[in-house]
Order: sequence, then structure tokens, then C-alpha cells
Amino acid sequence: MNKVTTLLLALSLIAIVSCNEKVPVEVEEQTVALDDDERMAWWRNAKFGMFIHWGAYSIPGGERNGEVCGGGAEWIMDKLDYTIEDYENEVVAKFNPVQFDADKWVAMAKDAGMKYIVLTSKHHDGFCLWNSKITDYDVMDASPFKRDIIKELAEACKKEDIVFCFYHSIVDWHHPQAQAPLYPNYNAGQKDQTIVNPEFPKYFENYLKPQVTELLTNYGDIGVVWFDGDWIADYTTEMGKELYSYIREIQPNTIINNRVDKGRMGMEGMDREGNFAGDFGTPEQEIPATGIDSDWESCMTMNGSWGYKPSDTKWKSSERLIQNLVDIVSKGGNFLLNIGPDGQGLFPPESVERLAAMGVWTRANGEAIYGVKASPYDRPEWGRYTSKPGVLYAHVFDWPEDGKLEVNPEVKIKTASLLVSPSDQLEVEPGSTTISLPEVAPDTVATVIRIELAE
Ligand code: FHN
Repeated sequence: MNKVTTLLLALSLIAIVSCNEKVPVEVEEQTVALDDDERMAWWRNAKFGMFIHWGAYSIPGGERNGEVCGGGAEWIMDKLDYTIEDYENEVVAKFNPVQFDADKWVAMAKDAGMKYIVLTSKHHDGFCLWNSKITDYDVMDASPFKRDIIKELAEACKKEDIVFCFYHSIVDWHHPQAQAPLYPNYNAGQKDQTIVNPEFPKYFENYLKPQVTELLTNYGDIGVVWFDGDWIADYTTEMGKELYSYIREIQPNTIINNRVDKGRMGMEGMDREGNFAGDFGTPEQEIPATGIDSDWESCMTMNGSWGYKPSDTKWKSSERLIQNLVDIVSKGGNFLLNIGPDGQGLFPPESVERLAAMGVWTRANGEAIYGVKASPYDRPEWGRYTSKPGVLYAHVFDWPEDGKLEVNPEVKIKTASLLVSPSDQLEVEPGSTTISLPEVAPDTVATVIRIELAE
């Protein structure tokens, strides 16, 4: 929301009214609705955000009585066959992450070069991380923690100019009008689309919408509402379109992902042809092969689990994560990289290490990432391109052995330099697209060459 616009509007209203009347006027703060490009601008420029999957499931970390659940640990309630009562008593009732420090989380995200944070307000298990007046199945009433996590993180983000966003699951394994009564295995609704809860419309109207309202009313500006769980048969495209409009009426400038509706084609995340609500596509655990004309964001884990899962030690290297960021941005997308804090509220050390390494790279090369456009050229063998008006950034993953970097023949080079040392011009053979590079790559992960383009 553009605070200046709002303030000017409020002041002008006071000025107009006070000139004509003596009665003090309560001027309700009006948000000026931006057009779509203005509304999307911060998100398109941000490029890099932190996803945080955190909840009661972070306590067991994917294990129950020695058995490890397959896939994401946040699915333990389903995968390891908890009854609702078992989950309430064995897991939720133990949620007391006394080491949670929102300022530390935000500091690590900011240091890594992330510009927004998306926190799970409620995952499929139905446990709510904020002080909800709609249910007692929240952190204030169902757990010993009794702190409003959404409030603490939203405030910490605001202090550091990190945009606060929340994830919200349409799926709810706990609510009697959602999936709870249908089957012991909550998964069934995904496999057998004939399994629906006839009460679901009541859940949608009297629970889902009021809870989204709480989150959009009580915690300040929300950058993105990131829905999930769109796949269940209970949820309809009519509900999705209604929910999208409903949110925009509460906070007109909030951005909403495409999982608010039913257009998403599986994990590739983009919408099929047709009229579906949602501002951006959501490829999951994958990066599209080429650029895509519409807005999109790839969400990925650092190991294989969204929720904390100590048994999953298959961590992507920092190098891989940095090159993923470059690859995604070169194709016009955003990178939403996940952290699964443990049951005490601490980031796994492997995540902390990778965030720090990404911060070193983004601090040195952020000019070639934030606010750039997708590559105007096909992907080169040696790396990726990003661009700004008049400038092309060559992100070199594979340093040429002969020290000669061949860029796309259409490129008209005026000057070239290492982004990290712009005053040291690199030699360019006149009229050619060959740039002579130092013998050794300054950054073995991705060295950026800044190419000033001739008119
Ligand atoms: O089932 C969820 C999963 O737990 C996780 O939240 C991911 C993140 O996008 N979304 C769903 C799987 O597609």
C-alpha cells in the first residue's frame, strides 16, 4: 500500500471537510487501489523470498515411534496415521518453541538477500499460528506457547522493510466441515475426487474466509496471500474466484498466487488455458525450462522436506541454490526458497550456512538480480543472462578455459567489466562479441560480467 498516497488522500479529505464544517471528522484511512503493474512492481523487482514451513509438525520432524514419514515432514499427521485426538495430544499440546526469535529469522532472510517472507499461517493439519477468534485450535489456546507468531513475525518484517506474506492451506484435516470426518487417511481426497465433504461450503464461508479476514485485518499490510491445497474436490473454482475478489476488497494491493483458484496444472504450477484467478504461477520443486511470459515463482526446499526433517540430509549445495536463483531470474521468475525451523523455533544449521553463502553472493551481485528483466537471448552454454535497460549481465557458471567469453552475436558491446570491479574494463575485440576474461574466475559459482550495450 502506498502510504504517501493514503496520507495525502486522508489529509485532503480532512482539509475539504474541515473547511466546510466545524464538526471533527473521522476520516477512515483509505487505501488507493493500484493498477496491476503498480501492485506487482515490488514483487517483480524482489526476485528472492523466504518460504517458512513451521508448525506443530516441526516437533516430531517426520518421525513417530521410530517410523519416518515419506515426503515432507509437514504431512506426518496423514502419513503416520495420527487420529485427530492423537495429533492434538501428542503434537500440538507440546508446541512450545521458546527459542523462536522473529528478529533473528528476519535478519537471516535479509542477510541472504531475500526481500519477502511467506510464513505458513495454517498448514493442512489445521493448527493456526495466530490468535484466531474463530477457533481454539490455535497457538494461543491449543498449545503452551501462547504467543501470536504471525504478529511477531509481521512486526519484525516491518522493522526491516521485509515484505510480510502468509501461506494458508485450503485443506484442513482438523475441521469437521473440511476433511476431518471423511476418512482416516486424509490423502484419499487427492486420489479419489468423488470424496467430498458436503459441509465444505460451510467451512469455506464460516471458517476459511473469516480466518483469512483476521489475517488481512489484524497484521498490517500483507504482501502476498499464498494459498495451497487447491487440488481437493471440495474446493471449487467459484470459491476460488470469490476468495480472490474478497481478499482484494480487504487489501486491494495484496498479491495472490494461482492456488487460490483451480487453474494450476500440477507441480509445474502454471495455469491451463481459461479464466482462473491468481496473480502468479507456482512451479514447485522445479524450474521451467525456458522463460514464461506471465508472472511466476518457483518454490523449493533446501533438502527434500518443507517441514523440519532431521533425517533428510540431502541438502542442496549453496552453489546449486545460487545458480538456481540466477537461472530462475534469467527466465523472469522469482525464487521462493524454503526454511523448515525445528520445534524450538531454530533454523537448521545447514540452512543457516546456505543462507549466509547466498548473502555473500547477492551482496556482491545484487545489481544483476534485483529489478532485472529476463534474458532477451537464448541460454548460453556457459551460464545465464539477465538485463536492465542498456545493460546485459552475463552470469558465467563455466569459466572459459581459453579466457575468451563468446556472448550472443546479436549483442552490441560498448564496454565490459567484472560487476565486482566495474572500473577494470575487460578487453573486447573491436566489432566482436568476444570478451577477454581473467585467467581465474573471481567467483567459481557465478561470476557476473557487466556489459554496457552500444546504442
Ligand atoms: O502439500 C503441500 C506441501 O506440504 C507444501 O506446503 C507445498 C509447498 O508449496 N505445497 C503442497 C504440495 O504441493
